[in-house]
Amino acid sequence: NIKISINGQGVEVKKDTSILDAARQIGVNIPTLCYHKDLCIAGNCRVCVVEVAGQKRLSPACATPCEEGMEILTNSVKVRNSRKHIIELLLSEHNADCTRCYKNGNCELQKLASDYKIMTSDFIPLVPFKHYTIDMFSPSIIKDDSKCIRCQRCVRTCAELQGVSALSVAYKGDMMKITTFFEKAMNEVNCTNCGQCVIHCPTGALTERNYIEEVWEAITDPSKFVVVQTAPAVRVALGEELGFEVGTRITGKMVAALKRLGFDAVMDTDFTADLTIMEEGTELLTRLKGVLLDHDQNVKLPMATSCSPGWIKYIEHMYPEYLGNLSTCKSPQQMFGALAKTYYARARRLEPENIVSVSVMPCTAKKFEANRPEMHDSGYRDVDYVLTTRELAIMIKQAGIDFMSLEDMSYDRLMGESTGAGVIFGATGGVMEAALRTAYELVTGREVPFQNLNILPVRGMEGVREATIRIDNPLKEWAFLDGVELKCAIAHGLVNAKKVMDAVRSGEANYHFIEVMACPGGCLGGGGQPIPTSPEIRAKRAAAIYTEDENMPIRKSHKNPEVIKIYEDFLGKPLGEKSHHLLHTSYTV
Ligand code: HC1
Repeated sequence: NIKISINGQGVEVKKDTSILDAARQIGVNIPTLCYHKDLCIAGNCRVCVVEVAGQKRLSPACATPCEEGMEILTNSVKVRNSRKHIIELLLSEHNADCTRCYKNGNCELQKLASDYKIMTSDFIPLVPFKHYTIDMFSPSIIKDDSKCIRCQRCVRTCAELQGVSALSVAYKGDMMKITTFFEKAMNEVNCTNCGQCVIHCPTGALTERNYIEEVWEAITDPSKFVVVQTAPAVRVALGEELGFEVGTRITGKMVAALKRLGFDAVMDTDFTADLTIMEEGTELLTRLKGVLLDHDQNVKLPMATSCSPGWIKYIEHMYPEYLGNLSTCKSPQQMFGALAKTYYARARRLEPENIVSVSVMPCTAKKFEANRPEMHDSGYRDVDYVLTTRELAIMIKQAGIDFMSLEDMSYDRLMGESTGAGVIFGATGGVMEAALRTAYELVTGREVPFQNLNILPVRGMEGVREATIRIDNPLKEWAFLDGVELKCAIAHGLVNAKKVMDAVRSGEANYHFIEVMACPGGCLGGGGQPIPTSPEIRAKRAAAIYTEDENMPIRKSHKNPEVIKIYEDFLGKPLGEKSHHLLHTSYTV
């Protein structure tokens, strides 16, 4: 440890701690813009400058390590003046039409301008003279260069967390900008629509494409029956936007709010998450049989999960030769959409053309997924509008609903029942855990050999995790699996997916089953979740997901009564003809 002083207060910190972290340890907040806990240090915005005794120049607190005996001032006249100038400079290059900005109220630059009371503009504004572009072609993300402060958080996010690098820096000086390959529109490059750039952008330069007005219109149209589904990870994050502590589970209040907003039926993506397990688990066992028993060369292993649309887009761009390894299951969102306009319509005697299917997702790529040409198996567009967690919070505020005081309500029936296995889809490793809970029991007739069904080896926040489950004494039909060690891998964040796929490609890894979620932490850290999202926040949301699972009366997908009923009344059996038509798909490059 070393000793330093901050604003006259002695502090002991570990060697190499940054001045920023040292100050935070004693409750001194230094403002930042280009800094983000998820990302490497850039030190390019200079908003965090501090004065270090004996040094002429101010130092960026995020990029300067503490040294023994350092005397640091974070709020001297020199520091304050300099910081104000930096904020003024940033504002002179920024389209500060805040009242008409989507990020109004949740913009880090706006907050700094407010905290430091920037009332003057001593610099010549660049904004009116520059030719800025607003890219609105993507179904998921809007990129408005006039709001960009060139902090490069998006560039680092896309490279470091996702290994995609769809965004990069071009030009120099006042012409410098964040752009794509040949300055093409976002929907024409290798962007996966994951929206991680959106949750890491401090201003309104990158935002989700919102469908709030379209959904209001559908709700208000008396000829439409509007069904809504809510993704597993929304229930552990929506509360953050509405005054609750991070990690609060607000499932019942969310359902009540959706009913108050005027949706005609409020149902659960977790139901189709359970259904996905029935289909995907059966598919995995069928593939294992094909390879291990029938030695069929055309059957591909490892099988990879297919519910994260950012991951699908990534594999299409980066590993197209492995498209056949993707499970053919549609994502739970899309299974729900296809069933809403067929099974649900039939049961409720509704005309499918009058159903508007809305989903609330923690994800921006889900907007892209709903827009894919493959997703019309109901005979209509299966999911009409996708709202993010943030958009739902906006609607709840617009409707004047006092969220805190709402009484809990339950999901509507038919596609509203779920299990703990469906809920954990929202955390990295959750799809794998849910699948193992069911597949192991189908094969052996016994529960997975883990205490209280919690398969701890697949949980956690390590970027890549591996687990092996040995199958002993299977039922007769699965005798070929006796003694087989099922090798599983889990990756979250596409940069980690790359590690797994490279190991598969080189032959170094020999997995049977891979789960990939495009976003760090899985969907709970999705690009549509509340801002900010950080490692600590993701950990709290994950803990909430596992508590939700433990509190569910049923925790295995194959025990979901509505799943059992849909097979009896409509689908027949997993991987049957109807399932094949409505619940499965294939992707081409
Ligand atoms: Fe997800 Fe999924 S878990 S992809 O992360 O399989 O978005 O939450 O809804 O579809 O169920 C997201 C979450 C979500 C799907 C499910």
